[in-house]
Amino acid sequence: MAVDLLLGLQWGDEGKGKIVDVLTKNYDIIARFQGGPNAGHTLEFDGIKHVLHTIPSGIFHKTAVNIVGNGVVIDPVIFRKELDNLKKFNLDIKSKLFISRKAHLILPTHRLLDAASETSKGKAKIGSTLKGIGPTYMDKTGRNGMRVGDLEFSDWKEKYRILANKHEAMISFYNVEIQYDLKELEADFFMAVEELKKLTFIDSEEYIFNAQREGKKILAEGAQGSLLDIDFGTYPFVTSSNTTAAGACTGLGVAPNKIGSVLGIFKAYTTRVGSGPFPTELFDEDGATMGRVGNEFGATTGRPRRCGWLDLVALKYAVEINGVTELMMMKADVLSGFKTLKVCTAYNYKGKQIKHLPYSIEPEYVTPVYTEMKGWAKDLTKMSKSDELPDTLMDYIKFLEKELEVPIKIVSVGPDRTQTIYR
Ligand code: 2SA
Ligand code: MG
Repeated sequence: MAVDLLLGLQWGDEGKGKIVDVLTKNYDIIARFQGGPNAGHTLEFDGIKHVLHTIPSGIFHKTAVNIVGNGVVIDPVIFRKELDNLKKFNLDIKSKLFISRKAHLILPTHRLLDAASETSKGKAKIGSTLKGIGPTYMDKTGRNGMRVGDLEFSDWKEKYRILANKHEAMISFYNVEIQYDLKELEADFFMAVEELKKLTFIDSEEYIFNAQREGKKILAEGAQGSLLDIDFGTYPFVTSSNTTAAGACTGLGVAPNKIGSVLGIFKAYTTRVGSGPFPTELFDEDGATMGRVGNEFGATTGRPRRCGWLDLVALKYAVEINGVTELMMMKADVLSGFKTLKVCTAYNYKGKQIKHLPYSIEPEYVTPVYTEMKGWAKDLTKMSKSDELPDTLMDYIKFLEKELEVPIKIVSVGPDRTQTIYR
């Protein structure tokens, strides 16, 4: 049985959490394959909003198994808080949530290193969520990291000490003011590790091979977005993992020929949180309206997200790099009330009009070329069928499908599970 992928096609916050939650009824297993507690996946049902960071978004369903794959980085302290938030739902965590032994651990000193690195960069900072993501993946690729499986061996605290001591030396190398009490952070960390050890650790690749053999349906849930991919995103303003389809192969152990549908999620407009270029960013009332109506604040950090028009040049790139087979358009309701909508269909780049993503999309090289479309005034949030959607929204959808050459199968008209229209 092939593994389906669900990926964000922009700079994250496309609504992956909501869609995974909606689709989980069709799957036996939901698995995260990259990123960590930098992610903020928001789900809403029965009038309650839930934010998940490391735990897959299928956790609220009775039968689905949720896997945190080897490509994910786990902060035991944040993980523990997430589990605490779930306690009131009486979920059988021990048999519903499995963690890969090969997933790397975020140490308290990784968080401090993230802060030191960002502070040292001044204005050039990445705009990291400061969850220690970059330093943890650096230790992974540098072959210094600690993994979940290490916790099953008695010498894990010695390994921890060696790594933490090295980090302390590195923090002083940055020569910036970082206030911290390592003793306190460590006490928290050690307590959280003991909680983590109560969960079920597995060889997740093996589990997934067997599940595939048994015909189980698996959905891999991406985090962040394609334009934050370490290789293909707007480097260096990216995260430290492969957020694109290939990341599911390395982050879960799924062979490329075992990938089924690739579900690509995008917002009807664009947002970005953190630093880095954003060609269609708006600094006017339209951008402020998107932010206000769309409640565009970081689900992990609370930072206001930057907002702008839909960028089809960037979106087409993401569709191609991921091999997207179906699209899902989120937050169409947020655009209700705009008289005119703009869609970026090309860039002016060094005096030429281009339709591909160039090496740099910094504003000194790139300005967007827009196509204008008529907006719609109707409130979409109570609609439940495709034929209720206003004609001008249908024109918008059809225009995107023509440009992107992939069908849009779901249109989301609000944050709740029920506000989902299938086409
Ligand atoms: P990091 O923390 O080192 O991975 O940050 C590097 C860049 O990646 C961006 N990034 C994100 N962008 C959108 N959403 C993310 N998750 C949270 C959310 C973000 C938040 O769901 O809202 O709460 O601020 C996420 N995680 C990382 C980050 O902004 C940097 O540009
Ligand atoms: Mg998010």
